[in-house]
Formats: sequence, C-alpha cells, structure tokens
Amino acid sequence: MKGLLLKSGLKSFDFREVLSGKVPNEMRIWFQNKELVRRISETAALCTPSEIRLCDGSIEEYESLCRDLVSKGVFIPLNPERRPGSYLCRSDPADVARVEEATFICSKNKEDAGPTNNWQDPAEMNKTLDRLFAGCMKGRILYVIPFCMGPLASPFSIIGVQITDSPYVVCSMKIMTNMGTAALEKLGPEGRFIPCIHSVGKPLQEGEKDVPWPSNAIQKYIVHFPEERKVRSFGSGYGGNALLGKKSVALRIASVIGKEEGWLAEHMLIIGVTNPEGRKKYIAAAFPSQCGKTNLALLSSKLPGWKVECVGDDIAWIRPGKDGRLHALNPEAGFFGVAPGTSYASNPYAMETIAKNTIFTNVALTGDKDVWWEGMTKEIPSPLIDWTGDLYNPASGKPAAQSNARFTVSKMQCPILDPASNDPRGVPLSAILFGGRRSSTIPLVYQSCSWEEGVFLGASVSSETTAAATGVVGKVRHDPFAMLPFCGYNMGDYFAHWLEIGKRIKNPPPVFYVNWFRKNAEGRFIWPGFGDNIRVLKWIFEREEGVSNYTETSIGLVPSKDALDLSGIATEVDVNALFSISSEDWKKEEKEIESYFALFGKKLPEALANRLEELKLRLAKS
Ligand code: TSX
Ligand code: MN
Repeated sequence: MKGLLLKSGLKSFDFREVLSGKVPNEMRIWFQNKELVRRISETAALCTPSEIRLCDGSIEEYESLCRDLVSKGVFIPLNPERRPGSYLCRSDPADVARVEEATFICSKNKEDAGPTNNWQDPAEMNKTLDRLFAGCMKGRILYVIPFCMGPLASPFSIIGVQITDSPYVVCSMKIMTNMGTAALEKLGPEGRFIPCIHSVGKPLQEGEKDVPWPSNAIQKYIVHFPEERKVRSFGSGYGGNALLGKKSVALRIASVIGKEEGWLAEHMLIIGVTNPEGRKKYIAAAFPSQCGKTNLALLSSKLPGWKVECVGDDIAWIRPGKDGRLHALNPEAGFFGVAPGTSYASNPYAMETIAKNTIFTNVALTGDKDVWWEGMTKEIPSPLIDWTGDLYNPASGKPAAQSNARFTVSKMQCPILDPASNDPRGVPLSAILFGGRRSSTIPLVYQSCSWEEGVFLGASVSSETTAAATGVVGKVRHDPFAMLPFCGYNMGDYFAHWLEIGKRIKNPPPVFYVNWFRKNAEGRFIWPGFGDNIRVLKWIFEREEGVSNYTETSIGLVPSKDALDLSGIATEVDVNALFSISSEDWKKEEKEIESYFALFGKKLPEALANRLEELKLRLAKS
C-alpha cells in the first residue's frame, strides 16, 4: 500500500503514513474506530485500488461525483428546465436486476438458511470470494461509505460501512441512506457496524479504457454472512445487488438481528391514513413484486376527506412497544422505484417526487432530454432513444425503457411524506395487510380472526407472474410475507418468530388480505384499483375501530353488503364477483398451500399446520 493516495474532501494524504499514526486533525473521525480502519486496510490490501476516497456524504461531494460521471459519459444530464438536477444512467444490458440465483445466505449450518435460500459453507465461500476480490479494484477508486439505516436519532438504526469501486453506488447510497460523517459520528470509536464489501468485478489494466457500466459478465455473487453480520457482493452494479444498505442490510441481515432481538425486518410499505374527522391510523403492507406497492405507498385518495401519507414504500422495521402495540420504522431515506407504469394517472405523487434531483437508470431519453418509459403517457414521444442508447423504433415490439428501469430519489421530495417518516420511534400500527396478484379465487379484501390466522395469511401469500418479471404469464408463485428473496434465515423459523411476536404484545393489530387484481369471466379487472383502493382502506380503518360491517365466511371476514363505500365511484363494480368464494377454487387453493408448506418440513410451526386444518374443515362444511 506504499504511496496509496487517500482522499477526503479536497485534501490528499498518503494512506500508509496516516495509518502509521499521522492522522490529520480533520480526519480523526475516520480513524477512531479500530475495526473500521482494519476493514479499510484489509480491503485495500486485497482489492489493490489506485486510490481510497472517504465519503463524507456532503452535497458538494455528491455533485462533484455527478460531474465526474457526466464528464466520463456515464451520467447524461437531463434538461435543467424539465428535470433539474437529474441524470440518466444506462447499465450493461446483462446487469439489469437482482440475481437471486447468485444470492447466498452463508450461515454455519445449512439448516439455518432454510429451504428457500441458496447456501454455501461460509469458509468455502470466503475462499471463493477472496480469489475473486484479489486485485479486483485495480485502476479504480475504492470509496468508503459510512451509512445509517434508520433516522440518525433512532436507537433502533443500524450502521453499515459499504466499500465499493462504483461511484454510481456512492451517489445512490447518498440518496437512499443517511450517509457520511453523521453516520460515523453515530458509530463512534467503539460502535459496531455491518461491513459491506462491494466490487463491480472489473479491474482495469494499465492504459485500459473504462466502459460506462463496468460489471462482471461471468461471476456474480451477492453473499450474506448472518453470524458474522457481513455482506460481500461481487460482479454487479445494479440495485439490490450493489446498494447494500437496502435488501442486504435492512432486510436480510436485519431480519437475523430482529429474530435475536425480538423484532421484525419486513418487506413492507408504511402509510398513514386519515379519516374526515382527522383520526389517523398507520398501516403496513407486504406485496410480492408487480403488485403496485409504490402506488399504494403514495396513494392519491378518491374519497373526499380521506387522506393517505407515506412513511415508507419498501421496508418496515417493526417492534413491540411499551404500549403493547407494534411500532414500524422506515429505515430508508429514499425511493428506488420501478419507473415503467408510473404516470400522472397511476401515481401522481410519485411523478411529483421525481420531478427533480433524481437518478434514472435504464429509462428512455426524449428529444428534449427528458425521460420516458412505457405507461408514462399514451403517446410515445418521437424521437426517442431507448435504454440501450439506440434510436427507438416502436415497430420493433421491444420496450423503450427496460422493464426493471428505476428512479432513485430522496423521500424528502415526496409531497405526501408523512410527518412521522423520520420519527426515531416509528409509528404505531393499526393494521397489517398482505396481498398478491390473483385473477381468481381471492376476494378484494378479507380479515383474519386472530394473529395466528394473520400469520397464516402472510405465510400463504402468492402472486401470479406477469410478463415483466418472468416472461411466463399467470403462473401462481408462493412468496410468503413477500420475503422469499429477502429472509436471511430459515423461513420456517421466521414463521415461528412472527407467531412469537404476537404472543408478546397485548394488542396485536388486525391482519387483512387484499387482491386488487381479480378478473371477471370476460378476463377484465373487476376492481378499478389505484385511488379507489382508499375504499378498501376505509373498511379496514373502520374494522379496526369495530364499526364497519362484516360477514363471516369460511376464509375470514369480508365486508357485508353495502359495507364497502362505493359512493361516487366512476365505474360500475360487480360486488358479487369481487367477493364470491368458490369452494371449488378454495379446495384447490388449500391443496396448493398444503403442498407448499410441506417444503418447510419439521420447521413449519404447528400453529400454521393447525390453521390450515381448520380452513380445510370450514371449507368442507361450506
Ligand atoms: O398498482 C396498482 N394498483 C395499486 C394501486 C394503489 N396496479 C398496477 C400494478 C402494476 C405494478 C393496478 N393494476 C391496480 C392497483 O390497484 N389494479 C390494477 C388492474 C387495473 C388496471 C387498469 C384498470 C383497472 C384495474 N382500469 C383501466 O385501465 C381504465
Ligand atoms: Mn421491494
């Protein structure tokens, strides 16, 4: 590491000299935590970067990185009149989404990763990764990113330090987390942090010209060490593979910490719903992908006097409070949302949020240097440059924006951000929702009769695939609690942990299941969805107060006739078709859940097996 340049702000130092004790005053904060210094030294020695840069998280630093990326042709600055402070970035076409087959949970025992995760022995995996990381940052800058998941003032926040060779990742982490010296101050000299080592896996040889989106075409590994509380990610620069605070730390590692400490790290949005009298209740909701989670998180209400505000759109940390209720905290500082399908019609508040200071990845570029994607407007702008940088030809049949194209934006720009979004204690939950995309069988909404039954609902979440995700349309996939790709330990133990949490609190919130996607015999959506979903939230709100009417069915409680507020609705709704419970369909459903539960073997909690048996009995009688 002789002569290795160390940069912080505008100042440069010799890393070895600083290590040997000559720490400049203004850099003390970076060298007070021995474990942090050890991680930086160790990673620099293994990855052999040409320079180390300590990221302070300042606006100046962010802007300077953006300028660098623009000068290198990586970021395209958008029209400052139409999209101020915003950039377009195009990934390698082979690096466009999370890679689940390359995502691992490396616990000491295979059983602790469970049947739904990829597992490898941690020692073996570390050896494999040591080989891959050796020299992998040659010709690149090693950035050190201290970050805090959760409000800086919260005792529940988790500190991580990501080391990466991708400046795109640094910019994204600035938006998505509380990043920089504030996180270091919170860490302090003795504090613990989650080390997250990331490389795009593309070293540069002497004189080699860089590509706009470096990644490794052959080797990709997103690896979690739950016992060591460590993450190592190699070969991808995209989304959850690379922005390690989000799925890796705030879900996979946090879920393991939560299991040990008695709380839940969930793949849930959090919203505040206020009724016309001004009473407010908070709701958390889990949906598999392609169900419009961000649309619900930013719902524009169609019922006069009813208002929705957004605490978070993706992750909720939920813990029992001294008041006997569950409290939910959003650990993220920004939204990393799917762009295609987002429009002023489907999600006006998302459109307002991304009006400025946004990084767009893999969207299309219009002639006047603004962004576009499928579903934004009816008309396709012309001329248009597609996400690969070519002139777009609508006759090609291909989309102009990649189906997993994203916007990265600070939640502080959200016009309906809930005032409690950064409350260090989180918000008290009045209801929990699960949902999926199902064209048949599942009614618009139903309520479980107990916490145990609610956990059963979460465990049996399933959704139909859409073309965007897999190319196969309409196949039902199980995705318990929408956590299938994000649970850092055995999913059977996870079910048990949910049951345990319910026992520990006096007033567990009621649990509901929703399905916006039921179709009629002609194959048309029965429910208008979007802003009209407030009608469902109203029934849920009033169920929690015990005032809205319900009918008991074999699967749970549904709104009784006329209990769902359809006043002023623009379209005629076939309520019978929306709430019909076909015993034929449900017998299939029951068999499907039973065979899925078998996957968990002895780890399936008895309470869930019992809830399934009860459902079978009730269906047999119906
Ligand atoms: O996000 C959706 N939500 C939740 C909104 C808060 N989508 C989009 C899903 C893709 C990610 C929906 N799509 C919803 C919904 O409630 N419902 C539907 C199905 C649907 C689509 C179009 C219409 C009605 C229902 N109507 C017309 O096109 C006019
Ligand atoms: Mn998500």
